[in-house]
Amino acid sequence: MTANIVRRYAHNPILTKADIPYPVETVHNAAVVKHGDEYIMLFRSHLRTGRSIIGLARSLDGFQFTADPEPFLIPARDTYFAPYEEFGVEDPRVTHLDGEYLITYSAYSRNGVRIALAKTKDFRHVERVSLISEADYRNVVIFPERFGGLYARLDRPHSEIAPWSIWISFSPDLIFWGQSQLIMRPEQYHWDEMKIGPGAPPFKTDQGWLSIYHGVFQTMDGSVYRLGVALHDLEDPARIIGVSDSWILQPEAPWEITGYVHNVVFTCGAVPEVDGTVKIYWGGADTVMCVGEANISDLVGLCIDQGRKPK
Ligand code: BMA
Repeated sequence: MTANIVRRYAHNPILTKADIPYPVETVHNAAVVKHGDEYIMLFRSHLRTGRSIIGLARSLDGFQFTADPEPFLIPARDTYFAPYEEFGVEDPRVTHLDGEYLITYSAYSRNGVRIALAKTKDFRHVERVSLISEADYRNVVIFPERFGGLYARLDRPHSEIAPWSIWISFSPDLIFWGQSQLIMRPEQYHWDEMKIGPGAPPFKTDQGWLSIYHGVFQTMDGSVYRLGVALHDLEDPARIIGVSDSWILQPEAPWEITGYVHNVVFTCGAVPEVDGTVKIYWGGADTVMCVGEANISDLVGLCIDQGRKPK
């Protein structure tokens, strides 16, 4: 059974616009990683222009966060990045690799939505590295290890022929990406039939890389965003071992059902802990941040024991 596979924290939402010391309208779709003794959250906020920036909050326990006095990343004004960030920076993901934190985010502009890469070592100074996709990409998550010397990422290009599917690509230097393959499609007449996209950067388990992704179902009342899990081979992340047939989280709390965009749970980050649990962070209704915990073995079990039939 998948009931309550994710245990919601009793004091959700954990971060809202009331907690931010500068004016924002939302706090959502945040990356979270451990850095030394701290949990660092990079969250997306809408401004009153409707455009987004990225803020930072810190926590010692992963539940109670305090926002820094200033935003962490705002749209670039005068570099190669500026024409592509004009409408905002959105939905960050963070991966720790070789002593650095790699930050991928959506760069939104009149030229479309594409992916940018930035780096930090200390979450105080951040450096933009490159734009790493063309337009109509979102949701890039980088694996925390290399494979045969290459970096690997999951991402979500979109086209009419292969709508909103999950792909994998590889890179020798984080800038030039290739060897792309489509590895997961929306599943017809399932909870994720309209769109799927990578959520949290995958983390390692004994049985494979666990990827928490989002899936979208279209209803007469608009779209519903839910979360699901897939397990990728440890040596060859392009090979999917199993995809849970059921979702692990759907909008149920009042702040997930109602908000800036209703019926949305959307993850950009999860923190595996040494006790075998994982903290999963999600934006509720594109408005507030929430957290819940799951047993990693339950999530892996769903992929293996309740996986979809291979096609
Ligand atoms: C997606 C992205 C996410 C957002 C979701 C629900 O397309 O824009 O940032 O959380 O829609 O509105």
